[in-house]
Amino acid sequence: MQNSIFFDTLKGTKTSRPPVWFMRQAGRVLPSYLELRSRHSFWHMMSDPVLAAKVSLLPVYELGVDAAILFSDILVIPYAMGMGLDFTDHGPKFDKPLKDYEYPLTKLNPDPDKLKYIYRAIDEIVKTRPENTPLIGFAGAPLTVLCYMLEGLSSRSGFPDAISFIYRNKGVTEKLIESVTDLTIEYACQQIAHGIDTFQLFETHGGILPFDFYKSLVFPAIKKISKAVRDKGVPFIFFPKDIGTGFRHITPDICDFVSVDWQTPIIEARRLVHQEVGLQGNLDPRLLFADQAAIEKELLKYMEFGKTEYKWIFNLGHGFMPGSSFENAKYIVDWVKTTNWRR
Ligand code: 1CP
Repeated sequence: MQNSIFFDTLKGTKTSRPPVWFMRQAGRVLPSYLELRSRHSFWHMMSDPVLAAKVSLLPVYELGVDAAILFSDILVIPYAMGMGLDFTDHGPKFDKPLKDYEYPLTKLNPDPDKLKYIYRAIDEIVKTRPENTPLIGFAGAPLTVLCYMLEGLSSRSGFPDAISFIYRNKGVTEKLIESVTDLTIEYACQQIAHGIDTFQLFETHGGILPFDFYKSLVFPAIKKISKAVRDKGVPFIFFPKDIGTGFRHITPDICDFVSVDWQTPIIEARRLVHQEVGLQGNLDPRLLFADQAAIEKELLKYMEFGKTEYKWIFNLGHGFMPGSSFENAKYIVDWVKTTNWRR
């Protein structure tokens, strides 16, 4: 893709400023999204290709971000594996969580065709997007997806049953991770075939296990997904939230860029992560509840870092919180785009 500051940065080309986009940029801050959502269910919005494409592109038009992210969800994978799923006002809920079964593997029936509606949304985005707007495809990373599948509920529960299942059934857990990984690879490759420009893997609950355990249990799967994506020439961004000093183990065989959570100072992350791996992040999303003077003070802290760090994409350290201010989100985009980064 030509003339994209986002894509140039991913490829390691020096640009005049960092590119900017936000996790959860479509589904949380835009008044136009909230208006649409008041009339349609979330399932309907993501499964109707025209609506899903429209929502994916809203932040490009209304916030001025440098990339669009597909409007979908990480839980489409368990759904395509045969699990009944509902998005309630209290978060996602599965009919029958896997923790309730003695042999959970036998309850899964991965069906790649159940993801086809998402490829139609990608086709529609590619057809309708403004020129030089990169499209980020995504999936949940295996541990995060498995936590929801085992527990059946949102992360507000802390996933206690999922964690005890993992400790009690390590062998079955490995097989479940393998099964999620296989479908995720097929899903990522189809997203690429339909035209995504970059792929991000969300390990939102990466910090739920001690890092050494996480690394031995999940890194082989992350490497497999990463390789499948990068073998097709598509840059791979990994978001391992809450891994702390585990950032030391983020090497080029894991990803091209790593998305840094808000807990880890960006300069510290730069020291820990392998030099060839670029960074993304990491403004605290809760800062959007503050006033613009407080926000600017935090933004100014990035100036020294961004002056010399070209392999850096401006983003949040996690997705927007519900109820975040649209004006403040727009203020941040404008600030990143109009600041003289003295590069
Ligand atoms: O901008 C966007 O909204 C992009 C599309 C997107 C993405 C990238 C959605 C739409 N979900 C996701 C990823 C996602 N989904 C993650 C990883 C990123 C992150 O941590 O923020 C996770 C953990 C989920 C799981 C999920 N789906 C939750 C969280 C539940 C919990 O408490 O653990 C929720 C509430 C959903 C539903 C959902 N997905 C997306 C939207 C807009 C919604 C809300 C649906 C609604 O309006 O009711």
